[in-house]
Amino acid sequence: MSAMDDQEIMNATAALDGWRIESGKLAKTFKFPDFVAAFGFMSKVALVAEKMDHHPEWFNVYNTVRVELTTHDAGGITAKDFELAGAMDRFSG
Ligand code: H2B
Repeated sequence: MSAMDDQEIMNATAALDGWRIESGKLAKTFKFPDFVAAFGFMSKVALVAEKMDHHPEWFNVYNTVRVELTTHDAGGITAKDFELAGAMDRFSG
C-alpha cells in the first residue's frame, strides 16, 4: 500500500461527505446524540478496523468523535484510509 499523491487525495476527499485534509491526515468530526451513541459508533468501527488491520487515530469527548486517518506504514494517506472513512460514514448514519 503506497501513499496517494495530492491530486488523488483531493479527488477521493471530494467524493466523501464532511472529510477534509488537515495536517496531512484525512479528518472528520462526528457528532452523536450522546455518549452511548458515540461509543456505539466507535465499537462498530473498531471491529472493521481490526479486520482491515487499519486503525484510526481518534479522540472522543462525550458525544463527539474526532477522527484523523493516515497510514503509518506508508507515511501518508492511502486507499485504506478512504476505505475506513467510507465505513465510518455508513456507521454514523
Ligand atoms: N493502522 C494505520 N492507521 N496505519 C498503519 O500503517 C497500520 C495500522 N499498520 N494498523 C498496521 C496496523 C501495522 O502496524 C500492523 C503491524 O499490521
